[in-house]
Amino acid sequence: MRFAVVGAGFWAGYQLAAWGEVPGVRCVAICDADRAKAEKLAAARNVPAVYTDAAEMIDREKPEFLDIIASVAAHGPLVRLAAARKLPVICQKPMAESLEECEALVALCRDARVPFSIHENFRWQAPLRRVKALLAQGAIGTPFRCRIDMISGFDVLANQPSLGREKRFIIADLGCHLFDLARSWFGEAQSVYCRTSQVHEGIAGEDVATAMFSMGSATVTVNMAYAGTPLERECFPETLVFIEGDRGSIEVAPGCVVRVTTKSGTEATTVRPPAYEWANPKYAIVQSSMVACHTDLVRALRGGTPAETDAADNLKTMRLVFAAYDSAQTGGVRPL
Ligand code: 89Y
Repeated sequence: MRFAVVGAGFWAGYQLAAWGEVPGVRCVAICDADRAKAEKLAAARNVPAVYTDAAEMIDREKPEFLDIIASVAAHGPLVRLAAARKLPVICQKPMAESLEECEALVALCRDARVPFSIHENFRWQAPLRRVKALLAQGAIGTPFRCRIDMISGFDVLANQPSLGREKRFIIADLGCHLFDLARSWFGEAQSVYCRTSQVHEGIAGEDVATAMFSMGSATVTVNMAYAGTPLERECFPETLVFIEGDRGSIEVAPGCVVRVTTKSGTEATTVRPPAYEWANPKYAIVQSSMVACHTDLVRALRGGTPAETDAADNLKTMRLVFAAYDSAQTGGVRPL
């Protein structure tokens, strides 16, 4: 399958490398408003053609799908461009800047019968995928509480300075990952209560957020921080987890260690993600999950059942993102 990419920023290089691990797909062109950036990436990833105009790229290269790896403000216009050309489209998270725009894009592609899915990779991280299997097996009985932590002093703004200019920062950037993860484990939410704060000076949005969901039988708390707080155990970009059930507990600890404790004791397993030479060691667990995410997206594009993160599903995650912002703004519990 021949595909084209829009965006040549920090993540595009790794996402293209991850496509290189998926059999049967080939990137034929890259587009970025900054031609030099696109040319540099194309040279590094053996992509034959470079454009600065996405419409021209699509019309000349006639790809079989488009992969949007640009900043969130560009997602809406690019998905609309693909839909208008009946071109199947994959878009990076977060889907769009407002719930109304997310709903409009999903409806547009549905009505145009254009496959639309989201590159949402956290649920594909190896240790987190193991947790999904353990919960499905009933390893700890019925879960009643879960804590998901992504608290880091790592300077994410160094590699992604645009995040510092977003009025909506950590919930839109990281919350969408962790809320999607929680949905993939516990199903849909009934309510959310969220509080945010800003520790860094000179940024536009929140760099700390705590969200508490009621999700079926479970109360799920998601703690996020990119406040630059010195931590004894810095393990960016790992997601740490603790789940309590009526017959046991599951912990995801630093180093990709998954511990399951029941009456008969604790079983600890290190669930290492696949290692790729192209991955940035500081982001390895996230970047390796891109391959599994891509594999599921292509399986769906080849006529399989919808991708786990197809846009209609991801819209439910985005509803949690914007409901969390509403709750933070009103100070109240937001029913869903
Ligand atoms: O942008 C985010 C992502 O998708 O994964 C981690 C990150 O780079 C910073 O939160």
